[in-house]
Amino acid sequence: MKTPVRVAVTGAAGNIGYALLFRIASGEMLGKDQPVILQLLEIDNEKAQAALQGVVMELEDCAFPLLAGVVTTADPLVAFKDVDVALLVGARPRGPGMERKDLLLENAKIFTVQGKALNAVAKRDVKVLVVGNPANTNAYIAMKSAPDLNPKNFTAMLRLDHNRALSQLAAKTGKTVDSFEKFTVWGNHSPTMYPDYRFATTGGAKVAELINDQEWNANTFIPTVGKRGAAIIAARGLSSAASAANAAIDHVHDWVLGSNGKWVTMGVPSDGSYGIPEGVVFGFPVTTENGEYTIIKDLPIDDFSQKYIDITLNELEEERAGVADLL
Ligand code: NAX
Repeated sequence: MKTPVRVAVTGAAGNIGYALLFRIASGEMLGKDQPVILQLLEIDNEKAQAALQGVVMELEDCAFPLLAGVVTTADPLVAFKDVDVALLVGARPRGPGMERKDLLLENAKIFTVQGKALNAVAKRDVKVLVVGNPANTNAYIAMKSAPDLNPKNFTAMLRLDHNRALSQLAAKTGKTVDSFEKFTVWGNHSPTMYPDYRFATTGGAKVAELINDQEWNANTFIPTVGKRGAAIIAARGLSSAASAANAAIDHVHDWVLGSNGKWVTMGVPSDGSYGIPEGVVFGFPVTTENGEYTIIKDLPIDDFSQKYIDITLNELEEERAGVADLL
């Protein structure tokens, strides 16, 4: 039997948490032979902690063979103690009348505290995935607040955007979602992201040649992927939860166990590739192997793509400027 891996999940009593924990505990994230200990963080509030206990009761009632323990707490220093993987899902949602700037600052406080706690008590090679919005900037803040940890270990979730786009491409071309290779989403996890199928192939054929419709790309595909989150809120009255949890599972699964040469999208601190300033947490195409990701380099960026990349980068730079005083 393998040694259990410690996985922290914040916002564990929330919607995404409810769609996520059972799949982690059943082995879908780290493998069907990998026991896990869940370390669950919720806010210090009676209702949230009670809800968390309810989730734990359900976890117990699943009798998952791989679930080697559960810790619940309101203290990040307890939640992140010795963790190998940290899924930072909990964040402050935008309240009525709240400006974007206020939202950024409220979340900056949370992710500063959590970054410091990870720095203090997590495993030195902890893999951190930030899901809570604004995910890229929250990941940047946590990374900056954890100077003793490798910045490369802080990532943001763009996999939901990646998966949403694959599903749109599958519908357009009649091919299966798993047949696509070399697809990526650049930039911020926000409607400014740029889903890019210029390099994508399906069964050896070039997707751009199969579709061959730049008007569809600019006016249907890109906006549909960018506004998918809003479309789900409009339809469900709640934001994406099951698909977000699924994307988090995919992101960590591939990071830890490898993507087998396939490109996946991860929000990672830039190494300066593609003119993205170093440190900005940006969606890039990566492959993963042996627990490490590698940014795909030297792809040609045409004028159309550069325009979209500039827009999403500008938004990230504005967010970064908005929290600069705190770091
Ligand atoms: P919920 O409001 O259902 O749950 C969030 C939970 O986090 C709550 O239980 C709350 O008590 C807890 N929480 C808040 N602050 C916390 C803190 N400081 N420490 C620990 N727990 C804390 O939201 P849910 O639908 O689960 O969404 C969670 C986050 O994911 C939101 O920020 C949301 O915007 C973001 N999303 C990110 C996506 C992505 O692709 N990156 C897609 C889905 C989702 O919109």
